[in-house]
Formats: sequence, structure tokens, C-alpha cells
Amino acid sequence: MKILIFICIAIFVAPYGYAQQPANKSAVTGSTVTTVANSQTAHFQVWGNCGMCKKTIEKAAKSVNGVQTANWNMDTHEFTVVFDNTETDVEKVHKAIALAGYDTDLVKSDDEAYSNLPGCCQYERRKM
Ligand SMILES: [Cu+2]
Repeated sequence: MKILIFICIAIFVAPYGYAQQPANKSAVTGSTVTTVANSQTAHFQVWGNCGMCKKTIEKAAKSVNGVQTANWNMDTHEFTVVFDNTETDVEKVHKAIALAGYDTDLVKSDDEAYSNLPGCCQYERRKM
């Protein structure tokens, strides 16, 4: 009987040990965010076509105070940004890119900015 009680306690207690390990990856809608000290790295999708889009998208992201590096992959459409989370947050980066005319997986692009993009950059917008 004593051994049965011991097993029951072990089964109840064991999961807490795992659950309380600190999570170093948290999910923000539309983004994967990893934090090391004050430096956060976020990955999300940005719609676009070409090398000119790449310049515009990265410039828009870097215009946000606190953004350290910004990189958009033309082929996979994956966008990676590193920023100081005491100065900004990932939503602000999404908004800056949308204001430059580009859809992200969280924020729809600004209509006027999109229509002002050069013809080659007018990618197929998302239906949001
Ligand atoms: Cu382009």
C-alpha cells in the first residue's frame, strides 16, 4: 500500500518539474520571438517580389528606434529582425513595414503606400 501511495505522488509531482522550466521562446501572433537579455529576434512573413522590395522593407524596419538588424529573404519571404525590447516591440516593426506598403502576416499594408510602389514591386496583396 505504501508503495502505491508513493507511485501516485510521483505521478502527480513529476509533470510540475517539467512545466516549471523557463520557456525561452514565446509566441506573439504572427511572429516567433526569441529573447536574450534585452535583444529580441523575431521572424515573420512579409509579402513582396524583388530586390527593390527588400531594400524598402528593410529600410522601413530600420527606421524604427531600437531596431538593430533587419533582413528579408526574397525567396522565402521570411523577415528577421533584431531589436532592443526596451525601446520597441515587434508590433511596431510590423506597422512600419505595412506603412511602407508591404503586407506582413499580422498587419495589412497601407493602401496609398502600396499604390505608390513601383510596378515591379506591386506584389499580390493578401486578402485580410
Ligand atoms: Cu520590388
